[in-house]
Formats: sequence, structure tokens, C-alpha cells
Amino acid sequence: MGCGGSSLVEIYPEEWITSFESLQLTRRDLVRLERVFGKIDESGDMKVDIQELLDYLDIAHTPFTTKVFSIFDEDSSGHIDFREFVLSLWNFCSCTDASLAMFAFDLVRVLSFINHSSII
Ligand SMILES: [Ca+2]
Repeated sequence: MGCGGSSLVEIYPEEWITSFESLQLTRRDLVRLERVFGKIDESGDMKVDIQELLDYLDIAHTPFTTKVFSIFDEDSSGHIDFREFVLSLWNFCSCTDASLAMFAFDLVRVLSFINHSSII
């Protein structure tokens, strides 16, 4: 996909365009995000699975990272498409430090509860 004059309508499904426009992302922003998405998507299937994301970020596969990925994977398909990728990045990048800390704390608390419940 080049960065020529193609309109968003020609490239993305209508519901994706609505999402991107609500975030006020420009075509240029999307091209940059596509480049990053393409680097993460090692298999080239236009979907990112958890291992591809963790490999790109060079972080371990843990219950915490699995839970975070499941939040990115809005439709629970087991992978994130470009729309889910963009929306997830926007959500995390627009968090304040305090709200990001609360998010992480809540996830750890939920995971602790799940692990504790599975032991009993
Ligand atoms: Ca998905």
C-alpha cells in the first residue's frame, strides 16, 4: 500500500474509517501506523497474533501480556487487525500516567483473583 492519493474509502472498510476519523487520524498517520503494523506482522497475513507482538516488543509471554493482548483483540479472534491495532495504540497513548498505572494495577488484581480462584 503506497502513500499516494488514495482516499480512505478505497482502502479501509467503512466502519474502520469511522473509527479512524473519530480519532482525527490523517492518511499520513495511518501510513505510518501501517508500516509499524507490517513490521510486527511477520507472517504477512494482515493480522498480528500474540507471539508476533511479543516478539516485536521483545517481552515475555505471561498471563499479564496475554490479558493485555486480549483487550487489544476486541472481537476475541485471537489476533489483532489493523483497526484493533490503531484503536489500542490510541487508547494507551492517550492515557495519563495515573490512568495507565490504574489499568495495570486492575489487570494484576484481576489476574491474582483468577489465579487464586483456580487454586481453590
Ligand atoms: Ca481481533
